[in-house]
Amino acid sequence: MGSSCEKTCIVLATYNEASNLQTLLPALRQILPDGYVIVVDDNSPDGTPQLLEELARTDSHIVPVIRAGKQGYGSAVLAGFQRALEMDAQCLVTLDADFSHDPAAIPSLLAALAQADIAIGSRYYQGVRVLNWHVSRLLLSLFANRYVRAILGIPVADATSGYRAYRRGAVEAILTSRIDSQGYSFLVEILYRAYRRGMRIVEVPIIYSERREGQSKMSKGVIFEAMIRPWLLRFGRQA
Ligand SMILES: Nc1nc2c(ncn2[C@@H]2O[C@H](COP(=O)(O)OP(=O)(O)OP(=O)(O)O)[C@@H](O)[C@H]2O)c(=O)[nH]1
Ligand SMILES: [Mg+2]
Repeated sequence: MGSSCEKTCIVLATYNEASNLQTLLPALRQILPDGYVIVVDDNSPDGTPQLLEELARTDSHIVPVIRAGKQGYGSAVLAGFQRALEMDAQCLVTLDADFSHDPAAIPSLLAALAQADIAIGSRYYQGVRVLNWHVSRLLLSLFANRYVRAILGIPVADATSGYRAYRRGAVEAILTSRIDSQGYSFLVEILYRAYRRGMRIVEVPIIYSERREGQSKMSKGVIFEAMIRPWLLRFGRQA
């Protein structure tokens, strides 16, 4: 595979993704048979916790982390990071559980860690590769990335992609500071903190697709935070 990861943990944040997980988990297990899949679920009412407990009984590489209630994407990813570090992961991968991120790209993201601390599965590096998105959603995402780049200067085309691979050291560096953001801003904040700490960041082109099943969690609050947060990061704590 070209990566130097002795142990890889894939971190999935899930809320009401049971129908996607039924097919995603087998796909992930097949792509990375030695890897572990940590699924942080916020007690989804669609039966995800029960599904995970059942799968974990027969597959020790599926690691459910069930939390009491919905606490947001960012805090779920952080909980997954903590668990992965406790499990001695050398490399960590995050992706959405709704098939927007094709698991087939995981090996190339991990391979990119040979020369980087963070590899971003990038929709906008060397072109735009987004399938089945309404044009307004695409424009919002492209604008958000321009906005973030202008304010924070992180030298990447896609700072809001949730499809990423991290070396352990990058996650440890990220976890040393308090992370305030939720939503897309969370992804920007952790990337910015890693960038400020001198972590090497590369982009690997991916094709992004609209979610397969279930519902979006995009909201006005998420967009509002995305407008404000880059300014708070730029002029706030530099830790
Ligand atoms: N544990 C947990 N997971 C969450 C929460 N909110 C979102 N997620 C998961 O985080 C991932 C990304 O969320 P999405 O709803 O797909 O967000 P999005 O990609 O911006 O929106 P879509 O256009 O619907 O795909 C998915 O796997 C969600 O199930 C939450 O509060 N808790
Ligand atoms: Mg999604």
